[in-house]
Amino acid sequence: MDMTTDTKLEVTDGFHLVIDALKLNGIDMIFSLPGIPITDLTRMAQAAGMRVICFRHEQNAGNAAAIAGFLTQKPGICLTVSAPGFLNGLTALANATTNCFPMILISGSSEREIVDLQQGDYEEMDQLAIAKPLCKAAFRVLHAEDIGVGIARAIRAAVSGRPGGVYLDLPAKLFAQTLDADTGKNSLIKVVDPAPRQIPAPEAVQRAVDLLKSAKRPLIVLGKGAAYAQADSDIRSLIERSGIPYLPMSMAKGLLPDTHEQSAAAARSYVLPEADVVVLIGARLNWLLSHGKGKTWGGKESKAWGGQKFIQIDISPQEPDSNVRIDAPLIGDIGSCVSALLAAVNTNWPKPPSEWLSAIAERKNKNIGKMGETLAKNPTPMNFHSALNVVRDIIKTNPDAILVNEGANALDFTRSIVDMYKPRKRLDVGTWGIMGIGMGYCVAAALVTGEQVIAVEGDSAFGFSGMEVETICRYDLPVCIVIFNNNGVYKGTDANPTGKSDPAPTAFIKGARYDKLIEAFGGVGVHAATPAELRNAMEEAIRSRKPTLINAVIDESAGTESGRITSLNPSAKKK
Ligand code: ADP
Ligand code: TPW
Repeated sequence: MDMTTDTKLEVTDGFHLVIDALKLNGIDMIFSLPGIPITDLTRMAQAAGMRVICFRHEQNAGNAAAIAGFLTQKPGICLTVSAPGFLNGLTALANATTNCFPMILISGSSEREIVDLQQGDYEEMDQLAIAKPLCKAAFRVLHAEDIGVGIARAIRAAVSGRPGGVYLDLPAKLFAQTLDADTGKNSLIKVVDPAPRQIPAPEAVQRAVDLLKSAKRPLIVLGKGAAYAQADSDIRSLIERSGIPYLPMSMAKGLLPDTHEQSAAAARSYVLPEADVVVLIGARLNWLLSHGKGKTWGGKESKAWGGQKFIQIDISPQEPDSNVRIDAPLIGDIGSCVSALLAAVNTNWPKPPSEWLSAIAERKNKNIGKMGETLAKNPTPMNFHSALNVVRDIIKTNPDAILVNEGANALDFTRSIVDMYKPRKRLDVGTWGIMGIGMGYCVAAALVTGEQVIAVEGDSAFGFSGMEVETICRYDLPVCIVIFNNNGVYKGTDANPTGKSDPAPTAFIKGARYDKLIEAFGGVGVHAATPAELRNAMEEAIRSRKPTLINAVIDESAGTESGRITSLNPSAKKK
């Protein structure tokens, strides 16, 4: 029976209105974990033809929703139970907001009268108040006739302007409230133009064009906002027609193929301090870009500004000047801003001086040559480089595959070694460098794109969401998880200085067999101690599209504390 169109009853209720409102807005997938008061909502949503993907922990469902939002520009929906389920989902909501991914966390909640008097209800918590500071907007719906407005407001808040996380509180009592079917239907809203284009002002475009024209050593930095915006061909045209070298941030890799001759990624430490005009496209000058100042940018000391001028393309009018002066803010959606620039960058655009381009090419070729030598080595046990040499080849022959990546060394080395060839194919720890996104991102990426997913996971990173291998097997998803197993957080070599039996804080069980874990759920587990074994296993996983977990044994002394951000660890004054 189609529960959404039961005309005989001529009444509808809160459950059905929530489902109808989501479907009306083209939302056909929910990431969830059932329980009171939302179990029936998950059942009815499935009965109404939605895909209801259920996880083993809400944080992973939330991460799945967030990355579905990034990949599709539609808000990903995470549905949880009250208090503890809500709190488990909240980390993902906050992370989505930090990363500018659109998602909606919908949580059931307990009885308002009891919560507000703090009388101790089942899973009592003032969820709306707790969510508010951690997301872009938070709403509660108390009456069934307001469900349409509630969902419409949540969708607009998530995807318009700078995208982000939205919380929607649905008290248990709402679901059973009834309305006559016609009134219910008329109360729903199909959101018109949820993420309206925002056209940049002509004078702002002119200011940016004039500054760019004056540049002797221009550089474009592409951030994940540029990947999100899906303005791929205009961004590529802007770069190719202007001839300006570019640097992709981690999740912007592949917007143009990493092998593109204008990519300055392999000369990053040369171009950042040397550039005179930098165009930021959907990238914030946060810690990942050293706040736009200090030695990285040619400043004399850690807080000193370099000499560059910045053009910043961003949808948020508050983003410019957050760290250093932005000389030409270009506020609008990336598609509109880039096409406005493109109109100016026509055939008589002056190409950047050849001294600049050849100086970059020289550094780049030297570094690529050095990397080639390192990758060609074949040490026993494997190190990050020899294992990633395999992953690099696999992605090259499977450029449509989506690469999910988390860890410290496992993250940094993968980012720099594995070339990406297409937009939105690399999904990682993002702005926070958060561990635990791995399996949630894998599930959503496989479901919303239908493509093969490859996850490169540090052994510690994997542990945060590892139980979702059951989910991957349950939905039979084409996910190949490669665990870089070096026996610990960062390295596996630390010892307890007291000599007592407790392991060191960063040490795990040595020689753990993560491959056995997936076998418990009917997936394929492989133990790979050599690059050849790793290659065979990955090729077979892609050929079969079966859920696969490869335990890749990595030298436990390889890598560094925190990967490339060792210097962010505070050091004790008292030794
Ligand atoms: P990265 O980590 O890759 O450097 P950030 O997450 O720091 O990227 O920056 C992304 C930026 O992109 C944010 O400032 C956000 O406001 C902006 N942004 C996201 N979507 C759009 C869009 N469609 N148009 C313009 N700017 C956008
Ligand atoms: C939610 C701190 C950063 S990286 C990392 C931790 C615990 C794991 C590094 O070990 P791994 O990788 O994955 O084995 P590798 O290649 O270096 O051996 N909790 C959260 N987020 C973060 N970032 C941490 C802790 C951390």
